Amino acid sequence: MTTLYGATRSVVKSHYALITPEGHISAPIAGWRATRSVILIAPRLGAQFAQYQLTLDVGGGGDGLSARELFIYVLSGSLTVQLDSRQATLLSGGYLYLPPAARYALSAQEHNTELLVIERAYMPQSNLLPPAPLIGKEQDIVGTPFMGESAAVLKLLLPDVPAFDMAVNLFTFQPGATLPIVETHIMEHGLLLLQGQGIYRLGDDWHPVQAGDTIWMAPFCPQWFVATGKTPARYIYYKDVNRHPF
Ligand code: UGY
Ligand code: MN
Repeated sequence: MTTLYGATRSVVKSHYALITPEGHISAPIAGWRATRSVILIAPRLGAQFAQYQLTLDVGGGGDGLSARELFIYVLSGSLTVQLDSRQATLLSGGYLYLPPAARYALSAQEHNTELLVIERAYMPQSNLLPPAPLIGKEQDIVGTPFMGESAAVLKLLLPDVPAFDMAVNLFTFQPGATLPIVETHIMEHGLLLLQGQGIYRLGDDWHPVQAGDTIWMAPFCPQWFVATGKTPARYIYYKDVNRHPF
C-alpha cells in the first residue's frame, strides 16, 4: 500500500505509541529460524518489555533455554510446542508461558503461522519460585464482566497469583461499550487489537483504531476505549502486576 503526502495513523510519543500495520517493516530475529519479525514495542521505545509479531514458515521456530520470560499467543496457523515434560499443538487462541531458563522447542506446522510474543525480564520475588511453564487456550477461559460492565468482558489468560509478574488478558467489547473509567495506573500495557474498531483515548489524544493496531501505554498514561462499528471489538493486552514499585 502506498501513502500520499506521508500520512499515517501511527503516533509515537514519550507516554504512548500507536503503531499501525501499514508501517511495519519485518526482519529476521535472533533465535528464531525461518521467521519474519516485527518488533512493535521494545525497551528503546521506553517500555520495560518487548512485544513482537512473528510470521513463521513451515518448520520455522526456535529452541533452547528461554533467556527471559516469554508469553506466546497463536494468532493464526499451528505451532507445536515441546517442553521437558509435555508436547502440545497450539492453534489460534492457544498460548504458552515460559519462565526464564525453561527448555523449549517450537515449530510451525503451517505456512505463515502468526504469533504474538511478549518478552520481559522476570522480576523475582523473595520466597517465591517463578511460575512453571504453562500451556492454555483462550477458548477454555471463562470471561467475566469488567468492573460490573456486562458489555465489556475480560478473560485472564494467566493465573492471578503472586508468582506471576505479568498478566495477559483478552477484552471483548460489544458495539458501543466502553472502559467504565478513564484509567490512570502504574502498570504499563502492550496491546494488539484483534478484531473490530473503536476510539482509544491515550493521554490527551483520541485515536481511531482498528484490528491490527498495536498500542504501547507507559505507566500512568490516561486511557479509555469505546468500541464503535457494528461488530464487537476484541483486544489482547499485557500488564505488569504483583510487584512493589521500588
Ligand atoms: O487491566 C487494565 O488495566 C485494562 N482495563 N486497561 C485497558 O484496557 N486499557
Ligand atoms: Mn489499563
